[in-house]
Amino acid sequence: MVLKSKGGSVQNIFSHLADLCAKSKTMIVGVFAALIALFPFSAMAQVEPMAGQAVDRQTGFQLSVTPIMDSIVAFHDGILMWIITIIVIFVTILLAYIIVRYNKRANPIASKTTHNVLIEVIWTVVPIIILIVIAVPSFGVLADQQTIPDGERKYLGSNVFSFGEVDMPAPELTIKATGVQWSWDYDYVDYEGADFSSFMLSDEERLAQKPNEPRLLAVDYSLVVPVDTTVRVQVTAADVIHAFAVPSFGIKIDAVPGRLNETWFNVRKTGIYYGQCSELCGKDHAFMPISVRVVTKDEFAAWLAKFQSDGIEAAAEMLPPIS
Ligand SMILES: [Cu+2]
Repeated sequence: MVLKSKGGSVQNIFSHLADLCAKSKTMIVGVFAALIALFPFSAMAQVEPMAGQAVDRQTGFQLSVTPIMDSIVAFHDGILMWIITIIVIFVTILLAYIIVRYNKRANPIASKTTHNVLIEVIWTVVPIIILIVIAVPSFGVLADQQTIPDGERKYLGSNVFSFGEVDMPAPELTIKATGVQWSWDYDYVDYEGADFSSFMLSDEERLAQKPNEPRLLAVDYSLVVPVDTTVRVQVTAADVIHAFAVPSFGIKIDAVPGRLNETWFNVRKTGIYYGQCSELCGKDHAFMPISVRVVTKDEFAAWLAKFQSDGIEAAAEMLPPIS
């Protein structure tokens, strides 16, 4: 009795919905038309992304400067976006077709069908296949991020489809990055006395010292690394969980107290690249940016020597200015 009345009310809701849909058919068509009309404008509004930092109104990735980020971009643009787009179009068409074809007015006598083995097998098996297609290259990219090069292992780079043609030399430099409330401490572990803390600059400090650098990303002392060199990054934290992330490098790894996580990068272009702490770590989570300065190998050697002899401030002054 209860069930019957319940079923009746659910049926009522559905018939109401169908009714509503039939009435709002013109409205739905209008919404689709508006979306299609807006599309060229949204495409036009696309801004050129850059490497190292985000640009206003940017929607895609920052430009890649490492093989890991190449593989992330290739995986995203070459596989994921296609799958997502095809699914969205398919579901939209299916939805529109059902709204138009099976509303109360067009289809007054509803079918009583409740099971269909073939269609149930299809809508179980097809998503599984789609997930496998996504998972295989995804795990490959993930394994690349977490496996420090040894000079022999092949990496995907942008060869997500051909599975591994990028050669990576073994690391020549190891840096330990420690997340601290609210800074990053960097230690060049193979070099005596080469460690420092990196703090975000306040607005006043930035305008006075580094007016060319972006707000909330500029720091007093950047991490400095050589170009075209494999750098191993050991990541940990001193207090709570932080995360070390630099979008253009394609790295993001948790900084966990009492644990040493490892990742790596090999940057092909000199410049300055910013990242941010990517694990909610407390009130100043948004104010502990990561700034990585990539310089030529000679500049790096000179910087490191100066750092060891005269300290971080003197070494920072040697670096070429940022345009
Ligand atoms: Cu943090």
